[in-house]
Amino acid sequence: MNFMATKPPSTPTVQPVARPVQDDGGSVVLERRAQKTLPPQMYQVVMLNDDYTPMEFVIVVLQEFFSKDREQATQIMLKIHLDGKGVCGVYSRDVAATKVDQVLEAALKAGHPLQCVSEPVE
Ligand code: TYC
Repeated sequence: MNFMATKPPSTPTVQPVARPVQDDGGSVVLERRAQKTLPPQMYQVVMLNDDYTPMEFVIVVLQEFFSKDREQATQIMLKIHLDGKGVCGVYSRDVAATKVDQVLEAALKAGHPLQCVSEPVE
């Protein structure tokens, strides 16, 4: 069981710089390759539906922590309500983890069971 709100990425983000190959003389040499920096793994914050958190609270959370306007926040809240979950935004790993913490803290403080997690974008 994984109790972390942020899942680790499923694939490594480091590429090998060189690989061993056999040259014509039979020696093993390292073939030089330019080091490529991959773009950072991004994380989506996914909010989950429940039967108790008021719709208005979810809308305010989406406006406050995910910079949505009221119309966008309402659409996302309704999608979560109907589908069971929905993406609130996509961020770097640390920012996504902070958003999850902010939502969980606000929900706890208000006495609502609202849950959200961050997960690597495939
Ligand atoms: N289903 C909740 C209700 O009917 C509303 C809700 C929407 C709760 C989205 C959580 O992430 C959520 N009051």
